[in-house]
Amino acid sequence: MKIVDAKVIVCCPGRNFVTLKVMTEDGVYGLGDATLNGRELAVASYLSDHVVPLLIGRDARRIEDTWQYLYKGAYWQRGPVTMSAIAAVDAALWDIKGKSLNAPLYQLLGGASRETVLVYGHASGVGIEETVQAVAQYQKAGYKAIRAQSGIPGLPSTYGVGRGSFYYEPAEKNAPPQSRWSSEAYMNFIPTLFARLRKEFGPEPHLLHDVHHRLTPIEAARVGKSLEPYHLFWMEDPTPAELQESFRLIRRHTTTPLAVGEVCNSIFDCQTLIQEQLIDYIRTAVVHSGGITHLRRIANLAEIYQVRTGSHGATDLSPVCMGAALHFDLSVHNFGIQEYMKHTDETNAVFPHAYQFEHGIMHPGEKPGIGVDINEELAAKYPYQRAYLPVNRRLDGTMHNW
Ligand code: CS2
Ligand code: MG
Repeated sequence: MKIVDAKVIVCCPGRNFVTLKVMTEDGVYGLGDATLNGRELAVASYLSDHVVPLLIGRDARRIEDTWQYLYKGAYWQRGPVTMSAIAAVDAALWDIKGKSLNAPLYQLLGGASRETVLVYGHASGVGIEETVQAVAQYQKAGYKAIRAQSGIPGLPSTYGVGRGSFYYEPAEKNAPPQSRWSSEAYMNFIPTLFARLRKEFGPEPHLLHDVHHRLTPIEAARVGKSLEPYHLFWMEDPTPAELQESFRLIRRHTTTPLAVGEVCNSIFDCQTLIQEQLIDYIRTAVVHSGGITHLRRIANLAEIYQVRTGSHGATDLSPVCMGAALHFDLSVHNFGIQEYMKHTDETNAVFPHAYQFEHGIMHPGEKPGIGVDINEELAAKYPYQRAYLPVNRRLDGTMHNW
C-alpha cells in the first residue's frame, strides 16, 4: 500500500491547528495532529519541507519502520517539533491501517480494556466563588472529574482562568500577553480554594489542579501537603520536570498524587519520574510524544511502576489527537484519566468526529481508524493567524514559567 501524496493543512477555526493528511495508492487517507501551540509553523515546515518528500513511495503499512526511519534518520533526535512531526505521521499511518482493515483503531491496539473512558474538564473563575459556580456547572454537565483553577488575590491574571465563557487555551494574536506571578500569594491561597470546594461539593467529585510548572520543589511539597485534607485526584506539573530527580523532594513530603508529562516528548523525558515512582500519572499525549507508537512504549514502561496514563487534552490539541487519544485510552491497561476540553463548534465543524461525551465519560466510536475527518474546504476559510502563548514574570519582573 504505497504512499502517493501527503499534505499539511494549517487552519485557524478560533485557534491554529496543523493537520497532516497522508494519501495512499488505494485512495485510503489518514490524518495526524501536528499542532504545537505558539510554534505551529515550525512543525508544518518540518513536515512539508523535510518529511513529506521522504514518505512518497513508502509502504503505509510499515508503521514501526517509518517511525524508526524518521526518528533515527533525522540524526537530531527528540524535541517538541521533531516528535510532533513524527507523531502526525504515526497517527496518520495508524488511521490508514484501521481504515484499510475496516477496524476502529482501539481494536488494532489490543481491543477494549474498559467500556468507556473517564474524562475531566476545566472549571475556572476569577475568584473562589466564581470557581465554585464553574465546578457546579461542570458537575451539572455530568463530569465526575473536574480541574479547578482560580484567579489569585492580588494578581491581575493567572494561568488557567478563562475570560468569559470561552475556554482558556490561549494563544493570543501577534504578541505574547504578559502575566504576573507571586508564588507566595499562590501558596497562601490555593488551600482555601480546595477547602471551599470540598465544603461545597463533599468528598465525591474528583478534583484536579494544575500548578503549571511554577513552584520550586520545596514549595510544591508545601502545597501538596496543604492540599492533603482535600484529597485531590492529582496536582499537576508542580515544578518544572526538566530535572526529573527534583520530584524526589516533593515525594518525601506529601501523598498528594502527582501528574506530569504534557511537555515531555519522549520516554527519556519521563523515564526517571516513572522508574522511581516520582509521579502517579504520566500526561504525555499522542500529538507531542511521537504518536501512538511511542505513547504505547511510555505507557508500557509506566505500567511496570504502577504509574497510570492521564493524557493531555487541551483545546490546542486538535480533535484528530482527541480521537486517537480515546482509542489509546480505551485499550491501554494502565489508563488513569483523559483530559477533555470541549472544542468550539467552529473547530468541530472543521473536524467532524465519531467520539462522544456523555455523563463524564467518552468513547472513540466504532468508525474505522481514528474516526475523525477534516473538512478541507471549511478549513481553508480559516487561514493561519500567528499567535503566542502568554509569558509570565514575577512581581519584580523576573521571567518565570507561564
Ligand atoms: C494545560 C494546558 O491542559 C493543561 O493541563 O497545561 O492548558 C497548556 O497550558 C496548553 O496546552 C499549552 O498550549
Ligand atoms: Mg497542564
